[in-house]
Amino acid sequence: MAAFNELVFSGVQPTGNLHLGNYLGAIKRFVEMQARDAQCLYCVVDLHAITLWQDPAELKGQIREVTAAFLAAGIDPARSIVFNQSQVPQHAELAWIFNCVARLGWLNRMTQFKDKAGKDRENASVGLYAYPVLMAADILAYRATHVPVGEDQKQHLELTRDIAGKFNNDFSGSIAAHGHGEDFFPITEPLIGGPAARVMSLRDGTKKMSKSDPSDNSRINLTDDADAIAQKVRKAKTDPEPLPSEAAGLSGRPEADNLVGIFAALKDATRDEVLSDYGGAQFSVFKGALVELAVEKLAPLGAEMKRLIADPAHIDAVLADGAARAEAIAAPTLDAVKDIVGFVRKGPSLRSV
Ligand code: AQP
Repeated sequence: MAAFNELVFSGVQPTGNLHLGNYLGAIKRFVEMQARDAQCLYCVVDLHAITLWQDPAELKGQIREVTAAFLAAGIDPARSIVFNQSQVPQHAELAWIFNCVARLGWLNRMTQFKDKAGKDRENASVGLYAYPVLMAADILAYRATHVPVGEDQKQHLELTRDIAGKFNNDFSGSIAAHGHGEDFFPITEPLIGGPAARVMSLRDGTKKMSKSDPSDNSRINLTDDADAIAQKVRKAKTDPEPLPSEAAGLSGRPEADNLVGIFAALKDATRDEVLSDYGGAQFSVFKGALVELAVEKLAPLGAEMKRLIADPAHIDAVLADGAARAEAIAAPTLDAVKDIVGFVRKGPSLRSV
């Protein structure tokens, strides 16, 4: 593997209904990371998906759909490593070791578990509860230095940093005895930002745009055609005031803030730049411009996704190649972790870490 300054890891769950929030908050930024001096790994996190029940007849298709979105958006599978999590056993293996490092009190504070488990917490899967520990393993199996994600993942990344720190501290003697530097695991840098770090529902500006929202009108799906995009933007909730002339005027106006943020992210601009063009405009005018921009950017993406999905053998070959390259990085990390923890294992490390 060529030596890079940074190692970038991120993932998307194959849980269906991939939407504009996943694209602007994550996938579009994954593409941008390829311009850095970084080895990028982009993972379809199928082990995470089954923390909530997935229909086995649909899961394979959902895994291929996320892969297709990665490729259609511009992730180059020769430059970046594109794979699905369940093909690389080191994720689950490291997650178990981290289950023994993370503390119950830390997991009890995770708000996403509370949101997803809802009132019937006793009936949630153990996997849903342990989800952030698996996420830490996803990242640290590659000793990733940077993780681009949407704002909703901030708390999970803080937990990843806590787990790395506690492992480095708990095993400091053994880490040194095995000839590794003080910080065996890096304290990963979350990359959260831009105008669309948190895209909100088109029906309610106080709720995150999400795959599981029962209303399809709440989100723009990446496979929506031009008519569907236009209809959803035109129906999007707004308030009666015209747009302000600066971003500060969006405060207390969640729906206006969301639509301007989406426009800015699609245009690679800031909210202030958008408002310098549309300040004082009525929503009818602004929505017309947003439809035009969204269709221009998203329709080719959706069409390319459909073309790729029609060739599952190609997608499966990309995933198999990515999994082999990912495992070549993760396996020596796991060998080193087993030595540090004190396990007896077969054979010497494949490579030195
Ligand atoms: N609304 C959003 N705005 C910005 N970024 C978002 N992401 C998700 N929703 C938004 C980011 O997309 C990446 C992949 O997300 P995920 O598939 O792993 O899971 P999620 O956050 O649980 O996605 P959803 O769509 O919200 O699904 P449900 O409905 O199941 O909760 C992540 O980087 C995430 O931050």
